[in-house]
Amino acid sequence: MSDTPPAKPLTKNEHLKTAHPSLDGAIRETLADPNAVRFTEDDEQFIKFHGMYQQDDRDKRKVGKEYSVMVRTRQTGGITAPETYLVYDEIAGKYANGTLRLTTRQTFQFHGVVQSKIGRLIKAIHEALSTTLATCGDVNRNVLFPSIPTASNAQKQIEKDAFELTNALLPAATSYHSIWVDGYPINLSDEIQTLKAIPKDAPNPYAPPPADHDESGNPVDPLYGKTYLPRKFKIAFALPGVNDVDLFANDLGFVAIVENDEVVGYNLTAGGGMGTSHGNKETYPRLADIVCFIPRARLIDAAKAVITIHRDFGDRTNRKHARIKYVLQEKGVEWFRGQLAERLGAPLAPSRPFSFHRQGDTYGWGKAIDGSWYLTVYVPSGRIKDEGDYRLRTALRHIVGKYKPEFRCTAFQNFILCGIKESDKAAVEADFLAHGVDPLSKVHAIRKNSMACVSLPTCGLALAEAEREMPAILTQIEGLLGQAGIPQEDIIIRATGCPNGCARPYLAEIGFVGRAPGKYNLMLGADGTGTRLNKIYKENVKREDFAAELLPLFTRFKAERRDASERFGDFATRVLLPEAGK
Ligand code: SRM
Ligand code: SF4
Repeated sequence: MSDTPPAKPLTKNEHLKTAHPSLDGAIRETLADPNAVRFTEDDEQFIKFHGMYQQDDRDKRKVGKEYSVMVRTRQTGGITAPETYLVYDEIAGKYANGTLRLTTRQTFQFHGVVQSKIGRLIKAIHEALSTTLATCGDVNRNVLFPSIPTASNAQKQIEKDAFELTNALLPAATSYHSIWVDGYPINLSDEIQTLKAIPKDAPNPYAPPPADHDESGNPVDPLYGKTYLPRKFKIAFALPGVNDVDLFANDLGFVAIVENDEVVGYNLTAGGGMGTSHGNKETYPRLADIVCFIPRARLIDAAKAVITIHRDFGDRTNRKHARIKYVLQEKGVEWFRGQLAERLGAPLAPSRPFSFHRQGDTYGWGKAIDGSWYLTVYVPSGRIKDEGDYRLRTALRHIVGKYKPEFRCTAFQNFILCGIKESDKAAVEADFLAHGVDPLSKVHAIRKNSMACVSLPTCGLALAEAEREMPAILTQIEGLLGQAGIPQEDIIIRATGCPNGCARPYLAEIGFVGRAPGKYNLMLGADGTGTRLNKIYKENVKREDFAAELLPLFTRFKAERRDASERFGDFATRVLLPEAGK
């Protein structure tokens, strides 16, 4: 008998991708069926590559499943032309649930899109010169880069590199265009008024490379191959100083090394990721390793090389263990360097020194080098909506329509309006105020530094509330900080409805990670720069016990912190976590 353990079977997704390499499944048939209310179970996997997830409103499950999809756009670096934003606003009202959701990866999500509206919504996004191609699925997702428009030469170079990389990594062999673009010949310009402002002959900037073909004439992706990646893949660019992309949470990162306002190359980081599953020790959040320095000219080659390492070594037998972070962790960074050098055909140069001194967004007005102004505005959990006196959606429609600022989504669920004239600043502020929105984000620091994932009612994986509960959690914590005598303390707080980590809760000084309805793991101890993970302080804390758990910690922090500069996360790592482990 052989000692070799039997090979583990491939996951169902791998068989699906093999059977339908152009990722179309029965999508066309479902779209053509006027009675269909949802995609088939198999197609739920394919539609991800087209930028959407099948969902149902979980608040209504007792009555019955009300199906819709969530659609996610691609916005490299969060950059969105004002004309595009206005189309998004209009389609959010006409085809989705009337809100736009800014995500933790600088994109927009539309929720509640029912079957009959999906084609129109995706076509409108394409005509608005964006795309939903590969914003989900086992491919490279939206590429992040620092959203502050200083307009330095180096920053422009990073922007150019990120857009070129985005296109180089778009999957070529999918059925996306044949289903949603060429295959959807409906004219939307009478239905969506804002499309009239989009030049008819302007090329869509998201252009996938051409596909290869196998001996039978079937399309094969030149980079991803026939079965794409074992799992999703995420890339971020950063500039040293402010870590405004949570670089180390990404599968692949590029830190720009700038000399005399020129990007000379990038430090390459690899193997970051947040997702884990409760009780499954094979899965864990992990920070990326700093691997090497890559000259600017080899950026795309290096990214492709890393992607092929994931393609070739990622675990295709277990989707929970399939990210490249597990390859890095299990085979080691030296092995990874060897693979990368071999695939690049050149020895690797050592990484250059760099550091981050903080994370997150910088709110309020800033002046770009070209003399124009930009305004960063806090959006609670990224939800652009009109609710009561708070009419952010209407305010933005008005302001973007009138002043035509470039709209940038940040990686912390906020936005920046760029290119505003000095003479318009006061009027822009007044417009926001007239719609119940504070343009200068004069809220408590914990709010500005908070994030919560979407969670209920749309997320099918949610175990507990996040976005909907976060305002109450923050109000409560503001009160507790006051009681502890540190009313203005700035603490990074993030919440997710499950351990998948969509709001990167493992990089928060206080993270709440949903376990069950009304129950969360309390995570403590990340730092203020996005370079240290937190740890579980206590499991299964009931929502009603948050105050009882946190007040004593804040009181001790006030009494025992080293000095006023010690952050809560550092204190928790130094004092609270070692005690929790005893
Ligand atoms: Fe996420 C799955 C929402 C950023 C890790 N994520 C989901 C789904 C699609 C649920 C599903 O699979 O059915 C959620 C849709 C909820 C809804 O109703 O909208 C969802 N993820 C989000 C967003 C919208 C959170 C937000 O509140 O902003 C973010 C959209 C990003 C984008 O624009 O592309 C979002 N997700 C992230 C991040 C943060 C990041 O990328 O910087 C992570 C952690 C980083 C990472 O990938 O490791 C993240 N999402 C996951 C995972 C865990 C993956 C893993 O390795 O285990 C899942 C579950 C899965 O893929 O099976 C998931
Ligand atoms: Fe859904 Fe979990 Fe992601 Fe929150 S962290 S959006 S609950 S998958």
